[in-house]
Amino acid sequence: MAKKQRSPEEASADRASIALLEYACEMEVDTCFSRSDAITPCPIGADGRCCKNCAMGPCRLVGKTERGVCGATIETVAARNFARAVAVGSSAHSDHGRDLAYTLLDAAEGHATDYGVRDPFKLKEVAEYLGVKADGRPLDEVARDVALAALAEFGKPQGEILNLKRAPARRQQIWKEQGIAPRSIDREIVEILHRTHIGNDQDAEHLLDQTLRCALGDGWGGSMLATDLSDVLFGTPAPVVTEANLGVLSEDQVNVIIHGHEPTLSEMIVAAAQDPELIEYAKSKGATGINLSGICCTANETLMRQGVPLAGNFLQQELAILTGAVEAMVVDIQCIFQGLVPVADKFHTALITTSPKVKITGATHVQFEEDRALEIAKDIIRMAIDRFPERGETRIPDIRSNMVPGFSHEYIDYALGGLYRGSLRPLNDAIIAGRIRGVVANIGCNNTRVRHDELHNYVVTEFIKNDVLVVETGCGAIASAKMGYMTPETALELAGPGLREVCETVGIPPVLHMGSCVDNSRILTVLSQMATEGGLGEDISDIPAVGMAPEWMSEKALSIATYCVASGAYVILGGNSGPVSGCDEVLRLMSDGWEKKIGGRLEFIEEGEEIVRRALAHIDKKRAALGLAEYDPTKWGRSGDRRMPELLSLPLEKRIEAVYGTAGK
Ligand code: BF8
Repeated sequence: MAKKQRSPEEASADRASIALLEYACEMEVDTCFSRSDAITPCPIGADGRCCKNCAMGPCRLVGKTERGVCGATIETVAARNFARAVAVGSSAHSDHGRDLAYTLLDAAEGHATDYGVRDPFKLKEVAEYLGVKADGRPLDEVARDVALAALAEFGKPQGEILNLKRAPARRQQIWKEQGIAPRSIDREIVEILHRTHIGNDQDAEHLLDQTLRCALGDGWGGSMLATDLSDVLFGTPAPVVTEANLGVLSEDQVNVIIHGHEPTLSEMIVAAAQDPELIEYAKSKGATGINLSGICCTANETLMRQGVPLAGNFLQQELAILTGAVEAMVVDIQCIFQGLVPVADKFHTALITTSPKVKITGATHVQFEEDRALEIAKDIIRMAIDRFPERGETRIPDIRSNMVPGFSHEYIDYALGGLYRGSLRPLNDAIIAGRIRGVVANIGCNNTRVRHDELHNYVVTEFIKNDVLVVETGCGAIASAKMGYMTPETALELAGPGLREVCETVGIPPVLHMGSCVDNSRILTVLSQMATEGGLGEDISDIPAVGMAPEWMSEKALSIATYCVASGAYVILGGNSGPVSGCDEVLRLMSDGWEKKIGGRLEFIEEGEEIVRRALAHIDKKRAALGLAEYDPTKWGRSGDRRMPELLSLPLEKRIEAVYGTAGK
């Protein structure tokens, strides 16, 4: 029986996407949504019960088949599959970090003159973490030594990853006691590949220990370096005002979309798009200018630092081209659909691959080289401009939302304490008092198997209503941006009374955009600072906080989830069934087992209501364990911007009564 195709409204919760999906149906253009409807996921693979690790298989451990040909049990198979997925995710984030180290090295040695150190303060801070002397030395020398020290983290023969010492002391002790402190980034990934070869590690718990260690090498190693070095090269983010959703595309300008993950080329494209000569060239072709926007985490990188608008998240990449208004989609690495090629072929859009690591059959490859960065970026913009006269009918949905991104941990410190006394103390105090019930980090992807954006939107709405501060990265952050949740005004409308008071006082939205997926390392830093600030225990596992990726789909998301758990967090992966659902013992090891061993736990929960219920229960449990007051929203909401007009409209006597209660009479 043919599978039923979902209606656009069933497939997506995003209005701009629904409009374009209707057009895709009319035009009979295939998208990830229609392909997803046509393909039933293999239930055996989905649950982690299929072993493909040798040519005696694949062995499907279903029904009466309890062991694979080699004798591997379901516990071994599920744990090995999970370990391999985490190794791949970790390698993707970390290789991205490595490339940034090479860019910094090239810049410092004068081989990549379009780049330089844009944040010398961050360079000094990173130098300290990596044991590089900074004081009294020329900037380029420090930058070179920082780049070399960063590169050494990937394959050094002895010691441990240096950034581990940025974690709370108690957490470092747990890693030592459990033997899961990563030694070098690449080594832990390679060791997973080795251990999961046929005939090696065949004990689920032992495999999962190495998975924790490998993931920590991502979070505190590769990803943290990617964030740090991006800040050094391109600037540490601070709030900017911009917009999100496909309505940011322009009817009369050349539209260039940057998509993927690395800021290296996209930062040059931002510069090239402002080149007066190229703007004139665009005008000579009938456009009024050049309009840049982004998809996925390249978008998040340039959004955070340059305010480049967001065209959309992961599942909107094909839909952006369907607007007919995109002259070029420029992609680098990760999360790029091969399905873009046939969609772009139906329009005038140039699909341009740029990374030496990524070619896509049918796309135009313009290889990016750091030593000619701006020149290549200009060539790409020129290619886009040349497509403008070929543009046909357009259908840009008139849908976009205002947003304020740019919440690096440095800026959060500054917002809460000012330049000379930057500190997370006010955040800790707000949690201790109960104005803020706790913190949720909502991160990760979209997944065609669940309604696009729906779970992100649902959980975020519920959390801010319940006075939970939400921090976000990746495609989850883009979902919230499109909902308009990332403006301070939203706090007035949606946040609970305590959270609203805090947001109004500090002037921040209740949902903070903290960057791309490698920038989950910023969240690790905030959690570490909260733990060491005092009043919320002594470890990340003590903080009333939860991490989640309700619409996750990528192996990177599994690595992030695992390093957050290894750092002490309770993490919920939502949406579809978990990658180890076929094995109760592995599910137990990741939840109760990991909680006992390292203080964090991983759970797979499908329904949004249950995700929210368990997250709030965890936050309240942690509050109780810290001896904090029980969460009580009725205590708050007597101050703030919304309250003022209300109070001012009352006669004096009623106003006094409203502020002081009847005792004021
Ligand atoms: O790294 S959230 S879909 S774009 S994997 Fe990909 Fe997932 Fe989006 Fe950013 Ni992260």
